[in-house]
Amino acid sequence: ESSDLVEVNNYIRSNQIAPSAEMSGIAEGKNLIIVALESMQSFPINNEMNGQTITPFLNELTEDEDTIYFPNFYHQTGLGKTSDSEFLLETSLYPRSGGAVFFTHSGNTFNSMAEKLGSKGYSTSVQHANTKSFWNRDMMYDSLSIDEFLDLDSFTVEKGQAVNWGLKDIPFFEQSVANMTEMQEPFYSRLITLTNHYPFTLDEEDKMIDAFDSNSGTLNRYFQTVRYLDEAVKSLFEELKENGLYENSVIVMYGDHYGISENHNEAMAQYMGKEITPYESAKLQRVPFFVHIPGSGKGGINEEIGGQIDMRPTILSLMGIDTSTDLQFGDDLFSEEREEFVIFRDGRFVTDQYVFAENICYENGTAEEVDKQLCAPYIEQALTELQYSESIIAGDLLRFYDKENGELLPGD
Ligand code: GP9
Ligand code: MN
Repeated sequence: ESSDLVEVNNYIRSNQIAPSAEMSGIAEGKNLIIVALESMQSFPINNEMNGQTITPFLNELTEDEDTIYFPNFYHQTGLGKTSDSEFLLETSLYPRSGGAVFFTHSGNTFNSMAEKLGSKGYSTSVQHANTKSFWNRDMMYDSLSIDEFLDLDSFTVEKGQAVNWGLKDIPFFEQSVANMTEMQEPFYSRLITLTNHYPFTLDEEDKMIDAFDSNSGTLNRYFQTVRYLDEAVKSLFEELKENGLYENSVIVMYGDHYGISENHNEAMAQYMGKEITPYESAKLQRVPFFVHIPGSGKGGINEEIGGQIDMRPTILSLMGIDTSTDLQFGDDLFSEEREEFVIFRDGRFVTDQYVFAENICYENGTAEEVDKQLCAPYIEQALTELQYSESIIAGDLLRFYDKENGELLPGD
């Protein structure tokens, strides 16, 4: 079994690139706040719906001097939805094709981002106003070395503060920041939002824009809950400032997975003003990725094509933490050496030249169908990489890896 790891390790080492020298360590020692934006796709950002702005605050951030925004960033989740995005973030491994890894392999050995930060003296926590056993989080967080899980029991839900799945995001952020003021610094605290979740219902007073007018109630309401989520993020920034936590913290935000499935293609076509082909469908898997570093002046729109698997190496590099001997499949998105290539959990992929979806090879940009041979080398690499990641999980191979020294341990 440990011999499988030799092959995986060789693959990872031969594809490895150096992180960006310019960005490496620029957030060293700061608190790290990571926000999972529930069901948030990229298409509402810098866009309108019937003349109404959908995400005014996030739009502002895309032009902010301290914020890097990645518009060509993709989710890579499977059936495990939110939990898969957490897995990608913490481990830079691919989730499983068959079922949520949070359920199937919560007892495995991992080398999570939380563990890395913990070893540098960070206190680590996740805050999420849902019952702790949802997605088996309570078990999995132990394996991911997360010190503290502030679940529903740690939050107060006053009358009128709950909608849809539970506590609304604005009071959630308010209480989350209050919790942060009690944390030992530097801290890594991860916040998982909930209001912008299917079926996207809101109380009347929280509707800040009109619904859309398609045949899909789901899509129609989605714009309103996205608008609410935007307002909640704005309130998070204000709370952090009011509590003196803003200046010394890095704020990373990412969309966890799609909110609008392919069942709503007709309505999406009406909104987009074009047919939703397999090419467009793949492009709709883009989710926002924001890196906000107060006072850095590093802001701008970064067009790099990447995905959630790249979050761990990108963030740890910013925090000045070396990952060169770690077993991870992602890269630092700021690295100049990086090849633009993102592999979806279902085998679709996007490169700077091609989009591969439903067995069709498209040219990226023109959306024209091209000879499948052009996609062939990437098809092969995508399958290999997904398989290697799967073998790490299925064989619990990280138990044969010495994370301190980056060496393979003699197996059984
Ligand atoms: C549940 C929340 C939503 O706690 O994270 O999960 P999802 O259904 O999006 O995977
Ligand atoms: Mn989710």
